[in-house]
Parts: sequence; C-alpha cells; structure tokens
Amino acid sequence: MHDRFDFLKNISPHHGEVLRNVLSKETRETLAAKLDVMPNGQTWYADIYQKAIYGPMVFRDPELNIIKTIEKLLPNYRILSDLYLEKTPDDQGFPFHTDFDSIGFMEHPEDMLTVWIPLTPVEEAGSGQLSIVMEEGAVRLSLIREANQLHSLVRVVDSSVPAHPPFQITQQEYDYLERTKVTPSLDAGDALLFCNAFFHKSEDVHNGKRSAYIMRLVRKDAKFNKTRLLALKKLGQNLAVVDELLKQHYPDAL
Ligand SMILES: O=C(O)CCC(=O)C(=O)O
Ligand SMILES: [Fe+2]
Repeated sequence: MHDRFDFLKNISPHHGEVLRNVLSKETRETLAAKLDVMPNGQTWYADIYQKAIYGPMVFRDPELNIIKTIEKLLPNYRILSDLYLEKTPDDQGFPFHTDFDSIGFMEHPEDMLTVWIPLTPVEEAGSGQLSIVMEEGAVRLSLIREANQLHSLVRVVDSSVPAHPPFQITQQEYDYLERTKVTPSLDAGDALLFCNAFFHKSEDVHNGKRSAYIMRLVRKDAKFNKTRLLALKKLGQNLAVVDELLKQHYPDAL
C-alpha cells in the first residue's frame, strides 16, 4: 500500500517514532540525581538553557543500564554522545535548526539518530515539547541547511573552498515549517526518535522546568569524515567525541 512517508523511511528509518517508557521511573531518578550534581557546561549551550551539559557521557554508567536498553530497541545503532538540557520560561531554546555545526562528522549525516527523552512530561503546549518536520517539502529544506553546514565545516580546514552565502529561511518557508510541524505528546521516560539532519525546534516552557536527556546514535557501520572531524576539532566542538573518533579512525591525522 502507498505510504505517504515512504520517502522518510528511505532517508531515516526511525524518524518520528515514539517509544513509550524507555527509561523507568527508577532509572530516571538515578539519572536525574547524577545530572543534578554535575556542573553546568562551559559551552555556548549554557547561554541558551538554564542548565546545559554537553556530553556528560552518563549513558556509560553501568548503574543506569542505558546501553543495554538502547541495544534492545535499536540493535543497528550505538550511542555516541549525550546532552542534558534544562529549559525554563526564561530560556528561548532552539528555533528550527539542524545539528551539523556541532556533530557534522558523519559521512552520511542522515544516519545520525537522536533519542530525545524528557525527564518531565511534555504533553501539552507550554510544557517544552520538541517539534519535528515530516513533510517531504520540509525535510528537503532541512537537507539544504544540512549541506550548508557541512560545506562551512569543510571551509574551516580548506580555505581554498569559496564561501557560500549564509543559509536563510524565508517567511513563507518558516510559516510552512510551523504549519506542517509535528509535536508529539510524551510522558517522562518516553522517547522521540528523530533524524538530526531534519529541522526540529524546542517549544516554549510556560512554568517550572523541562529537562531532557538526549542521546546521539549512529549506525554501527557508520563512516566518519576526516576533514569535518578535523574542522570540529579546530572549532573546539564536541571534543570528547571528536577526539575519540579521530583516534579510532584517523590516528595519522592527530
Ligand atoms: O531539547 C531541546 O530543547 C532541543 C533539543 C535539540 O535540538 C536536539 O536534541 O538536537
Ligand atoms: Fe537540535
């Protein structure tokens, strides 16, 4: 039967999936306690969110059993990095964006998959949900943005590459994204899977605090791009992961 979203399955097979109760109450509480005592990150994320820890790497903590939990749900993927974001009414959060100015090191960026897990329920407007795009037109627009980010990274290490005019979105395109976006309702511990190459945005928080634990997954057979890994290293982005990948795949480049 014809499926309206066949095109999505071919680019990113899990984009838009919602998995219920991925992290139990007990795991969430243990995780939250560990993240609570970690200091706020020193990156620009901390200017945007009340608390933002870039790469706490807590998924490796054996007490949480997160690696096994994810392995069961997504056997073709492995967790590469994580991120913790607390958002309050004072934090604007991210408007529509794609993620490759900080994690643009994949040879096939569309293979990267985020597992976004709210630790507080995000069930209605004002609770800090995450919106994604699923319409083919919106997804293709995302890929123009992605190509733009990857091109900029190549330029960081190869100045002979001419600059491209900055990516800009028109009001019509913005209205289209707003009109067609999908905003799933999630309980604490549920997970939204989305492809980092496609536009997504965080919605407003009206009261209190929304917290989310976010994991970046790659396919187990993923290939990494040397030029862009070196560019991210030069920019100082995501160094824990970038250094690990360089050491593993391109030790000669170090
Ligand atoms: O949780 C948020 O507010 C934004 C998350 C996001 O943009 C991401 O995980 O890439
Ligand atoms: Fe993002």
